[in-house]
Formats: sequence, structure tokens, C-alpha cells
Amino acid sequence: MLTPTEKIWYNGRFIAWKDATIHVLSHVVSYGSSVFEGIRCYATPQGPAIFRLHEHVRRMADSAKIYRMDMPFTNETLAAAMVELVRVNRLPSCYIRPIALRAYGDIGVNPMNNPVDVYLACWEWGKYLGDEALAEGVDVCVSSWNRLAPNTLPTLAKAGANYMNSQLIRMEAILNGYSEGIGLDTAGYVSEGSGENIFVVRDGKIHTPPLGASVLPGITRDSVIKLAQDLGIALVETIVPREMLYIADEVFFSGTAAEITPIRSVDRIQIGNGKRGPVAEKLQKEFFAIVNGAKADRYGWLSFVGAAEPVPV
Ligand code: PPE
Repeated sequence: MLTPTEKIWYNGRFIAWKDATIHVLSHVVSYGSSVFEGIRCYATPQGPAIFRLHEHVRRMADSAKIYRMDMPFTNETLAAAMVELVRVNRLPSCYIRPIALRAYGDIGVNPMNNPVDVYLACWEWGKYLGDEALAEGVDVCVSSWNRLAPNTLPTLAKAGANYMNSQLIRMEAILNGYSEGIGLDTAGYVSEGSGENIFVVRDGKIHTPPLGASVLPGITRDSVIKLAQDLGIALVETIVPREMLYIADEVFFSGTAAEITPIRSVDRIQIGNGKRGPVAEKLQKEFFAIVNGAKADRYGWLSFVGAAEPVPV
């Protein structure tokens, strides 16, 4: 269960966690009209550091633009507010959830007469797919649900409504005894997990579906691509047939919540030797060394929060 923190940022000021409520007739409740982000803030020897803050803020602005949602705050204001949010809540590490939503006002599908409200919340969030997942790998299935079809709900936007599809995939997987489900796109090719991008390794080369395969443009995905390049591991963005999952040497997920999570079986077919593979391990090591501040932040991925200050009253 979620453990509350002290403060949530709402339209430019901090309010108490329990006061961050909305009216049931807010547009978002009936129509799913929200865009949001998920961002991790890691504990480092220099204090809390937010991972790829500016890229997340930019993606949220992109999501809003796709939905003609006028963001009432600039990217700079939102980025600064998130740094302040972590500081006032005095957490060494956390998960940050910015949400922009169509709020209370008019009713009916047309959202353009409703105000856009912005909330920034954070809390402590542990390992997404279980404590053992990062070291041992997870058991997943291919979902009977497809991912969003092109030109229906745009997947380059991280919109609340997209996650009704993710929920179908995730519930089916869990009820059938798997940790997560992989969605295929409407052409039948591998797309992504309900909350993660996916990578398939064969003969030392990584394959990952292109953005046109109904995937979210994951910021961890981008980080994995950069790290692979740097570590001299070949990587291609290409269409991935479903059966390639089964014959892969390794399969792994990437995501803010999931970080880099190895997959040890798909549809009960063992992947490789049924354990975390060497490519996933190498990428994990480099990723965690950077985000935990053990290695230099050579890509400028970290935004340092600085010392905790007393919460303003
Ligand atoms: N695909 C989907 C559908 C997705 O939701 C995420 C993030 C990703 C890929 C990876 O994107 P990125 O985080 O930028 O690397 N999923 C978020 C939500 C998880 C949740 O349960 O809520 C996350 O990982 O924060």
C-alpha cells in the first residue's frame, strides 16, 4: 500500500497529501483525460538525484500537446517544482508522479472548456515486479490483448486512458500466474509490457521494437540504447516477431518503475538458461552505478535535489 508523504504540489503551491482530491465530475473521471509521468529519484552520496527529469518533463509536454491540452506551467517551472517537492518531503529516494488533468467545469466529451490542473506527488516505491525480479528474472506471458492500434489512442502520449489497455494486460497476466504480460501490436508483432519497454537478445545483438510498434517512447529505453552503444553491444530498433521471444538468449524489460528487469520465461518457455543473462546484467550494472552515483554522471542524467529544508507552513 501507498505510504503518504507530507506534501503534494498543486497548481503552483504545496498542499497536504490528504487535500489533493478532485470532484467526481472532473472531466478526467468520466473520460480519462489526463497525461502523466513516472520518474525515479535515487539516493546518491550527494543526496537525492532525479533521473532524467528534463526528458520526463518534455515527454509530459509532448503528451499534453498531442491532446491539445494547454499546460498552465512551463517545463522549467515544473522541473524546479519537482526538485522542491522531493526536498520538502525529505525523502532520500522516491518515485515522482506528475499529473495534468482536465478538471471540473463543463461536462460532455469536448474537453476544451475545462481547466487543466497540475499535481506533482512523490512517495517511496520499491521494486516494481517483486524484490527478486532484478536478480532472478520474471515469468511473463504474451497477452491475449493487443496494444493500442495506430491512430486510435496515440502511444507516444503517456495518457491516463492508455492504461485501461495496460490494466487488461496486467490483470490477465497476474490471474494466470505471471508477473507481467507482453502486448503485441495490431500487426501481431511484439510491442511492450503493460508498463515496460522490451528488449530481445540473440547472438549478442539486442533487438527492440521501434516507436511505430505502439510503444511508449520510454526514457529508460533510451537510456538502455545509449548504454548499449557505449558498452559496444549491438542494438537495432526493428520489428520483433512473437516467436523471437521464445528462441532468444535473453529478454528483458526497461522502465522507470521496472528499471532493467530480466525475463526468465515467456509462456512457460524458458529463455536462455532461465536466469538473468550477461547482457542484462552488464546493462544493469552500468545503469545502477550511474543512478546511484557510484560512477560519474557522464550523460548529465541526474538532477540533484540538495539538502532537505523545513517544510514551509
Ligand atoms: N511502456 C509503458 C506502457 C509504460 O507505462 C512505461 C512506464 C514504459 C513503457 C517505460 O517508460 P519509461 O518509464 O519512460 O522508461 N511505466 C510507468 C508506470 C508504471 C505504473 O505502474 O504506473 C513507470 O515505469 O513509471
